[in-house]
Amino acid sequence: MRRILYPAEATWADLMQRPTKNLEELEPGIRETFRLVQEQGDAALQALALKFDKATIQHLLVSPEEIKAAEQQVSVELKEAILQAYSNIQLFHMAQSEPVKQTETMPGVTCWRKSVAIEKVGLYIPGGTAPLFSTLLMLGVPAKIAGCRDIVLCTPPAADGTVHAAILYVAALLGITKIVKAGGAQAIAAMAFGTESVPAVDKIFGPGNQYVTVAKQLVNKYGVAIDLPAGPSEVLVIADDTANPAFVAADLLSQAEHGADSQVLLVTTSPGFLDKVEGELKSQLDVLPRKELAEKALNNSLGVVVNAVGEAIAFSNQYAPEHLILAIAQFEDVLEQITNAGSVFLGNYSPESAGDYASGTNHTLPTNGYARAYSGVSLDSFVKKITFQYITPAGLQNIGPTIETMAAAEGLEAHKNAVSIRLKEVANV
Ligand code: HSO
Ligand code: ZN
Repeated sequence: MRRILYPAEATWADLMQRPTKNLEELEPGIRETFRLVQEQGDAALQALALKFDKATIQHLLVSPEEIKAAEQQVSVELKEAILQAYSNIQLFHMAQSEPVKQTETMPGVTCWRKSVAIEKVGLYIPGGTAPLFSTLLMLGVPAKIAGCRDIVLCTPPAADGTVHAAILYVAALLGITKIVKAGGAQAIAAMAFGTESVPAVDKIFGPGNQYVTVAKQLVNKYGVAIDLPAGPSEVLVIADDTANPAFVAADLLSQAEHGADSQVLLVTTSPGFLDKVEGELKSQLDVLPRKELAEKALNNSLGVVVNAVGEAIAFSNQYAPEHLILAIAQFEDVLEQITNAGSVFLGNYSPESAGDYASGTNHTLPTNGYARAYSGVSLDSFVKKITFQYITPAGLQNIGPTIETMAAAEGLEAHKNAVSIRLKEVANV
């Protein structure tokens, strides 16, 4: 972790540069994958599973027998934990649904807006070193609450052709039956264009490696919606002397272990506190199974000492972290000042992993500074909002002249006529 003492505000922008990667060079290969999937459908998915996952896949769809077998493999303890998380995520996301409100903007002119589920959604869940079944909860629960009609799940198979049991267990809880053994850019292509086994969807969700990220951006250009521009995990902790250095180090490491490109920042008003956290990082890192990844991430990371909590918040707002932890005594007093962050954790007993797994908030959040303008995944991500209006004859008499004047001023005579023709008829009744 790089130590930065009392940096002048003019230097912040340089300090907070994210490690950037130029992903454009991946595009030609990904376009080739798209072509294969479009031309050969399922056969391409099978060939690419063999090439990239070293898996021979006869049936791309997970069978009911495989789902049943997975249920037996998940421990009772893990099932209970998943059910608890499921319930909390469901409660939090159900509370996001809003009643339809009708507004009479003028007498006889009534408008309202209604959320309607996106019919077909695709969820991508990476396999590999950490099978993120928690991400399946974060995407599947709001998709279900929204009422998405078709949910397809793509996840890469292990070399023996299986899918991680906990992923299948969560899929079964969610009632997702279309589970496709496909990963990488080919899975994104399959969900965007459709194959014999994979229905084309309207919106694709989920994290993934850089191939998945670029593939999502590309299909987005073809009109398939995506959740968020994904990037490596981040956390920024603001701490004062009242924080617990061991807790703060643990939080920093919890994000650092995601990958070598994760970024963790500590911004503190106390140089002594930074020393203590550095000591804790060393001892806690040593015993982590994912030590190497976390260590690499720490090399991209900063420990910054500032003069006051207000300055720490200004720094954080400029960085716009995916996760922000406020490990300061008076956190209630500064909440209004937080303007850019994906998700905020308050006090000494709200670790970020609570939001990653089980408290109820969504863990699919904007990274890479997108928190300046984007929100994390929520119930809204799975719906469109359709507006409706009903105008009575008297209402049209009230609003008509306004429309006619504006249409005439824009030189759009047909727009004006659509009102005038009705007003004439109303006047004759
Ligand atoms: N912290 C990750 C989500 C996650 N953590 C899943 C554990 N499992 C998002 O940045
Ligand atoms: Zn995490």
